[in-house]
Amino acid sequence: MTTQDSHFLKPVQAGDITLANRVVMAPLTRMRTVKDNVPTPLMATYYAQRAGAGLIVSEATQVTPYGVGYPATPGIHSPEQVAGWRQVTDAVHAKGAKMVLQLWHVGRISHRSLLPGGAQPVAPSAIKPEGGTFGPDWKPVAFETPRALETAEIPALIEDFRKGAINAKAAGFDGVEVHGANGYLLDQFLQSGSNTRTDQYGGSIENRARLLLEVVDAAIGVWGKGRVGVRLSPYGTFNDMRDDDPPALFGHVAEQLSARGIAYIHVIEPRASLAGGGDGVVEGAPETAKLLRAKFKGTLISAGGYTRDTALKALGDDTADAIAFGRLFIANPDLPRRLAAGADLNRYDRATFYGGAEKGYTDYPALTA
Ligand code: 8OZ
Repeated sequence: MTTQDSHFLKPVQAGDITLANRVVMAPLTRMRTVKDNVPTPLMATYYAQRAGAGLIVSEATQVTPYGVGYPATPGIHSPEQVAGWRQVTDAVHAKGAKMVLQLWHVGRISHRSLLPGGAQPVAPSAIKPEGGTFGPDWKPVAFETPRALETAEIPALIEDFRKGAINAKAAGFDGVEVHGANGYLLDQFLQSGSNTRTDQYGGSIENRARLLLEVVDAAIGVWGKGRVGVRLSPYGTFNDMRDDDPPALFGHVAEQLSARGIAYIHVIEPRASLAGGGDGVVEGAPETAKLLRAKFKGTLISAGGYTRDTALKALGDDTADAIAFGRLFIANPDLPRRLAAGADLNRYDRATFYGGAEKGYTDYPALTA
């Protein structure tokens, strides 16, 4: 092993969480839960196979049945879901890994067929995003115009996230990651293209960042600052997002999170802004890990289409403290070991990313020798 290769294997601290290495498993929506959004024993197998990661971030997990945007994604609001997740964290901890739960509300990235009683999706403002999702029967459905949340509804929303954080503790996680990225509810509040509110949650950058920060404060109240992370995607265009001044907005958010001393920020590079759909290119966008590194004093995890070489470079020049891998971790359960050794990687099969069972999920081989 060369000195460079050992970058991957150096431990790193993220607040109160000690990562055994710098290879993080990114949150990955796989849509394989059973009835009522309950995690399954197969999910425990899948995550435990990937316990070589310095940190596993769970797939995005709804804090309320009104925050669902796709079929078969997990929740963290019912006792059955907590019990399901407990099997996952027990399996992961038995192999010595650390795992945080990603707290999620999709906001307008939904459809009434996915919500209790056919409720209308909610958002900061009544602005319909382009595109669509899948209904409970997995048939494509177009996004609808969401209902703008009343100011008086916001405390209950924060309470949903707080309960999610409490339930994550009961389920045995090592902390929580607040999903502030990829065009879901908290990102919808952050960015000017989806937030035209005139109350204290809209308008100025301070106002648009308020909900995210109040949710983070609620999570800190449950876990302590050293076990709360936040995921952000400046310049990302997935889910029809845009903002008038990303450096100012996300700079403010990073400074505020830095002042709170949270465990880490997890930043997605805009080159990966099409999420599972492939790599996108956002014209004129800077390297966002560098942009936010200057504003956030704690641990920084960078994600977004990294290869072995680009990850080594980012770790070597201190762009990031750890690198999160998504697609490569889907196909390579023992990814940290393979990266450190410079071993060949299995190729991923995009057709099995979402839905289904073992195929393309728990049947990718690890190295044998
Ligand atoms: C791809 C498909 C469905 C959801 C994200 C939770 O982008 C997701 C997601 C990605 O954060």
